[in-house]
Amino acid sequence: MDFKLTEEQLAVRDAARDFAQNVLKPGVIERDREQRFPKEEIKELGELGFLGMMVDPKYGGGGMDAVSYVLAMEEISKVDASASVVMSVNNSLVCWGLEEFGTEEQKQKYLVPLAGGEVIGAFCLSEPEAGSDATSQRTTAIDMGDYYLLNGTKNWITNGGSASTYLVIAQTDADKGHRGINCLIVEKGMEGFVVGAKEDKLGIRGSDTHTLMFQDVKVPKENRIGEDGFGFKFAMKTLSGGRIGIASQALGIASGAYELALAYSKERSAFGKVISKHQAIAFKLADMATEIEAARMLCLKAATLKDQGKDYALASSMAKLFSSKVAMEQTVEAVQIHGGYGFVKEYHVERMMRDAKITQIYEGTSEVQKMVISRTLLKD
Ligand code: COS
Repeated sequence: MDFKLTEEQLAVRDAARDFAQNVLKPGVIERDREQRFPKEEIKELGELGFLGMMVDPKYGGGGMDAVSYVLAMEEISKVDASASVVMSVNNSLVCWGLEEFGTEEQKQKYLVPLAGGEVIGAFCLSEPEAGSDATSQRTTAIDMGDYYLLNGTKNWITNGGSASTYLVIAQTDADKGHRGINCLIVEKGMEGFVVGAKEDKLGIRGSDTHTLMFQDVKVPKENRIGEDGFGFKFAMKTLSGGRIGIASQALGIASGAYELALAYSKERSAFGKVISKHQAIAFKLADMATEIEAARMLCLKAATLKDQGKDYALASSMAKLFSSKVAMEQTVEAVQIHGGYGFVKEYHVERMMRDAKITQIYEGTSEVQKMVISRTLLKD
């Protein structure tokens, strides 16, 4: 493994860090409190090229590698996980899927504005009764000749209200099981497509999570991605890359909380010395730094395999499983190190602790990651 980052990768990381510190940080507490989507900030993030980082420049993207994406995701997530989930979904679930499997017409029409950050996208798989068990889609896309008739409900959709382009997974032929599922590109404003209530969430409260309803929406045949029945594999392949994004988000939440805890421990005194000089705190910091570095290595390994064109499904599940565990555990420790200050909103770490939890749930729960990992290990 080559641990040396290139100058380009370091420049991307520094640009993301500057943006996070200067643009995202000032309003992050208010946005969390008010559940306000970072609309202007996301627009700027798009203008800087962070919403289509890995897309080929001929489709308006940044043409960067997945390692750069991990570095940028960590920096943005250190400060604002509500903004970084928008970035992760747009880059890895929407742009990647369209670029990899879309037709040239679909790329020109949908990918170009998404990659340039003019609009944002959403990935719609979860349903009231199908999250982990993704083959059990109740949403139907009935083949009507030159269009599909789409009916059903999708739940907990990130960017649900703010997106313009939605990739919707639906069942066309239930008898065929996962081979009867399709992915359709749905535009906001299509007749019968209704954006439902916004969720009131524990964490990532600045992000825009909605229920979506489809009532006899006519989706043109040319909006299907891939061959008939490719939708489930499309979702699985896309989620493998998405998990690198969420693993990096978890890494950023953990490292952001660690940096705050480290700084605080050098300022705060108790029993005649700064608390970092007490072994109880110093050992917590040692554990945090070690686990965060291990999470970073797993994220970079998954990204490196992706950049090399190798299979990264196992590595991305491992990265997500471990990084999200580290994020949850180490944000709790960051609150503990801050004591009473950690429990109040102006010190950021309580928000990070709340934000961390979702990384163990979305884009495949930790239990789903263990299914993916163990099945790979036990495969004959
Ligand atoms: N890449 C490509 N193909 C994949 C794949 C991947 N990462 N994972 C599975 N597949 C393929 C399998 O090879 C199989 O194809 P064949 O029948 O042609 O061999 C097909 O997809 C079905 O796979 P499998 O039998 O493993 O499906 P299961 O129903 O057992 O489900 C899990 C497997 C649980 C791993 C899957 O449903 C999953 O990832 N669920 C979580 C979904 C999720 O992340 N939800 C959150 C919503 S998005 S916020």
